[in-house]
Amino acid sequence: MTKAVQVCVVMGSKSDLPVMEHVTKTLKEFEVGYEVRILSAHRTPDAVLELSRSAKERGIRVLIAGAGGAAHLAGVIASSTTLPVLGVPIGGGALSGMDALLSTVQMPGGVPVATLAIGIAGAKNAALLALQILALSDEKLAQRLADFKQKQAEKIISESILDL
Ligand code: RP5
Repeated sequence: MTKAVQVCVVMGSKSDLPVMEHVTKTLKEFEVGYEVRILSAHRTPDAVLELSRSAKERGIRVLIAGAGGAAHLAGVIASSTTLPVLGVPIGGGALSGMDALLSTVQMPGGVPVATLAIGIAGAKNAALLALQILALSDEKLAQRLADFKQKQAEKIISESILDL
């Protein structure tokens, strides 16, 4: 059965894929339907707005936007939808992701973007946060997230004593 697409994952460039594929990997693990688009706030602004304006009526419930450098993608998306927007600053480049972090996080009041960590940790957490939002109205998904956290903790505990 085809899963309903609930999460829209957008990135500013193909070069963001090595980080952003951690978003899709996590969503896949939890069997939540998603779509992926490569669109840039600067290079294809009209297409970004079309995507964000149509997202709600297409059944999308959360958007995840990853971009590097002068990262305005998440902010532009947030300007034109009332759906939750999660921003992933992509690292690398001359400023090691600090540029993307500040561009994504420093939104003006009234236009929220929930900004995650720079890079892979941020990508994974964006997916988990999207899942937690969806889980507010999906008991099965909420249970799977609880199981995931439990397993994660058990793994850390089982590896916590070192015999050096
Ligand atoms: C941003 O500029 C993209 O999100 C990417 O992180 C960065 C570089 O893009 P490319 O020049 O690699 O396409 O808009």
